[in-house]
Amino acid sequence: MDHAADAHRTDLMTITRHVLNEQSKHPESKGDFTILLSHIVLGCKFVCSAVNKAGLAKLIGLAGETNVQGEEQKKLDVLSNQVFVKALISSGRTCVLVSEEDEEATFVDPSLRGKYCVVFDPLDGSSNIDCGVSIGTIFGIYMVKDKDNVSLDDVLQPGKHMVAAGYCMYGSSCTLVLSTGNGVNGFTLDPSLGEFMLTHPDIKIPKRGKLYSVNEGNAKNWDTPTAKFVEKCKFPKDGSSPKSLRYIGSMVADVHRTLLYGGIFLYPADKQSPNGKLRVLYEVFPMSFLMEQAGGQAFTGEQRALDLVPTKIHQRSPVFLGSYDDVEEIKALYAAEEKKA
Ligand code: AFP
Repeated sequence: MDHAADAHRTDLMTITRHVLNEQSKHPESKGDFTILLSHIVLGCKFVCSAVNKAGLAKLIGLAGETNVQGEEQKKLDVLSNQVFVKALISSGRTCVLVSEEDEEATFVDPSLRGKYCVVFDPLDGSSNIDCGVSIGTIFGIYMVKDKDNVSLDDVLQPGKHMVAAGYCMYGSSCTLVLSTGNGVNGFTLDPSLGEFMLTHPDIKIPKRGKLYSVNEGNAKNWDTPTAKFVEKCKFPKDGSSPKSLRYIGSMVADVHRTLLYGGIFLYPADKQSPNGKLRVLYEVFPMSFLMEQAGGQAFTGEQRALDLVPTKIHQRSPVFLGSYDDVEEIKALYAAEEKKA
């Protein structure tokens, strides 16, 4: 009998137990983060269940409203946003919330205020809902500067000030990937237990990958470094094999694959969208935080993504993130372009 394997099976490491273990390394901690996380986890479980029965429960299709970006909202977007906002407020541990779905930030009533600010996209990749492609929730967590003097500046902080970030992917399995600034861990929902179990401890992204991930339909509007980089992926001149293209169009799924298999995910600026498409607070920052924590890099075309100081809550930025060496290459191409100018 393989006792080690048996022990592995019976010693169940849930996400709560994992975070409590981490908490015990900080004697000053009062468990606020664990409570906040349990409310985020509840939101993820709810959305997972809703996504799984979307077709059956007629949750797919339009909700008849448009969000801040002028996009049509789906029923599931609306539902997910409501669930997360209510779960976060009721945790009693939050003070400012920024959701992709809400034009304005939500300032939690002082009677329910805690020390954390949460920025999130409750259901990213929603244009993929109707065809059953993987979608996800993305979140980043900041600590408020002064609980008695809360302002928008608390969420307009560079990504490097985040205390935690993560995403939950609603795919062939439901996977929650989390970093509290001490590496990256992945947890898979065991539907029979209703618990996220540690399945991917200490995720490290390969130093270089064989995949690149970008919407090539925008190629005619790309800048020179992006175009050169993609050309190099397809026609390498150093004798290496070409990289394979993988693009889902759902950031959580594209980033999850990049994190596990290595490679690079690009959403560059282009002539039509000089700031790219992805939102800084709840897409670029959390994913960049996770990439760095896993040993990769994230770059905006100008600087380390996590150094960016946002001035608006729904601000966009180009982003290149993934394996360390692959991002290093795109950085070199931008540096060379800069020299020419
Ligand atoms: P939707 O939520 O509208 O589907 O957008 C998804 C997303 O914000 C992100 O998840 C993808 O990486 C990116 O947009 C895909 O954008 P393109 O469709 O322009 O490639």
